[in-house]
Amino acid sequence: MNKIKQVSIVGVPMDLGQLRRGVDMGPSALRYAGLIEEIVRLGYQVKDAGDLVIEREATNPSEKGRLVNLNEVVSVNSELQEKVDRIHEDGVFPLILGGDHSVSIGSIAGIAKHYNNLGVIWYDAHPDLNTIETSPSGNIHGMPLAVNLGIGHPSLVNIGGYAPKIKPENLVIIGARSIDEGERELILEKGIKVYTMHEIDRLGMTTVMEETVEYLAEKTDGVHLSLDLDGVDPIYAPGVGTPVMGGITYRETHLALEMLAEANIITSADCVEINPILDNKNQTAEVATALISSLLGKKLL
Ligand code: B3U
Ligand code: MN
Ligand code: MN
Repeated sequence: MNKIKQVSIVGVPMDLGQLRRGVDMGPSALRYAGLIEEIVRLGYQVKDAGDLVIEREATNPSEKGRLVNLNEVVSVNSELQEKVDRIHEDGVFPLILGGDHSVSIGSIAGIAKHYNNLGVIWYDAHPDLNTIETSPSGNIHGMPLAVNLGIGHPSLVNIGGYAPKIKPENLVIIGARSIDEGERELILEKGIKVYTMHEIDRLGMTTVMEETVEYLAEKTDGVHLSLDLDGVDPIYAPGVGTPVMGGITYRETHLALEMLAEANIITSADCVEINPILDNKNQTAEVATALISSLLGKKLL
């Protein structure tokens, strides 16, 4: 893991990027599943920086127009950006625990400034490439990747005081199977590399990851992994707000993350969209904990 043997954990108990309550409990569920102890067992020096405090208004968010909870999402991500920036400056591996996927706006904003060419692996059933114009929901958790590419509302795009955070050619999306029309157009227009479930079925995860590592290793100077648990099939990860059938298996995901650990290219990560209210006895947080262990170098033997 890039010789960094220190990990700092930041929890973001944020559910404002969408309308279902419960995903704000993700950081607790992961801690309850033993994530911190597991990372310590792997030999890392771990600092748990605790959770950001999320302020919420008492009004119905759906009444606030097309971008749900825009001001709150901007303010949480601005704070997260600063926090992650400082962790990175200290030479420590940042691991951000969501929260809904809008937290990747702040985590990537805090990280990307440290790289000329940050690579991003977006492991997700959804490409999260919507904008206010294309979004079917107005939910910002369906937009973070577009925002990171510099496309979207200026107050989101300019978090951290610079834009864009990443270049389309430094991005790989893995596991997509629910793609909105506007997202499809953006993928084709920008030539973004996407391994949909179709390619994963055809090529197998080994080839997908070999290609991904080769694609990113030659042109990036750091790689952020954004792990949305709905990328994993809901049989294994049922505790997510928008489950989509026909996903990546538990073992395929382990393999993917084990191969990333072996390739030694990941420099930061976030783990998002776990909703314990919709879960089966914290199964999804336990799955995520096991997966993050693989990412951080745990081997079976
Ligand atoms: N693409 C849809 C649904 C969605 C995106 N991300 C999640 N769900 N988790 C949207 O609302 O943008
Ligand atoms: Mn997502
Ligand atoms: Mn998703």
